[in-house]
Amino acid sequence: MTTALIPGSFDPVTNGHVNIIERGTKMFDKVIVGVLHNSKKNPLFSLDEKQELLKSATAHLENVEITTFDGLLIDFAAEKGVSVLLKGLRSVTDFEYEGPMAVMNRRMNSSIETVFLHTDPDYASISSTLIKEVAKYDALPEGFVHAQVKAALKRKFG
Ligand code: COD
Repeated sequence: MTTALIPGSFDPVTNGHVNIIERGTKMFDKVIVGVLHNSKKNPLFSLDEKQELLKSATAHLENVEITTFDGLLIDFAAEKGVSVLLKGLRSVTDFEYEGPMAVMNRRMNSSIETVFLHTDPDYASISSTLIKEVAKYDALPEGFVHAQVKAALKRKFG
């Protein structure tokens, strides 16, 4: 049984994240989505809110577990019996950010590989940051986030 871990801030989950999660569930027996507890970024959503939104957005998928983690990703992955870290790549910027982490994680634990999936073109320009920026002005176009995420953003921004 191969388990993949998709880590992230998910502040909030977007359809770009969901696309990577969906594709992961077809490639691996189980996908764990790990929400980083102690993000350096100043999050809009609490850890519980992020988890609830992820559960809504992935409710159609059977082999997904939503959980949180703190500390080193590689330690959490080993603890959960994960053999693959699954990441999405949108751009050169993602590559430059993710590349050193993949190398460092492999140096720390060579039995866990990082696998990258190229973003679906429909979601290539979506980031949680951009979603929040647009949602603040109540101008979020359709198709970028799950309905529950859109409703949660509306509640946050009034
Ligand atoms: N299409 C495809 N993929 C996407 C899209 C999209 N539209 N949007 C985001 N993604 C991918 C990202 O590239 C990333 O792989 C994942 O989805 C999560 O994205 P975010 O933005 O929610 O999360 P990040 O990038 O802030 O998460 C960073 C981590 C939590 C993975 C990282 O900081 C980490 O591993 N921290 C733990 C501490 C640690 O172990 N540090 C040492 C690392 S060597």
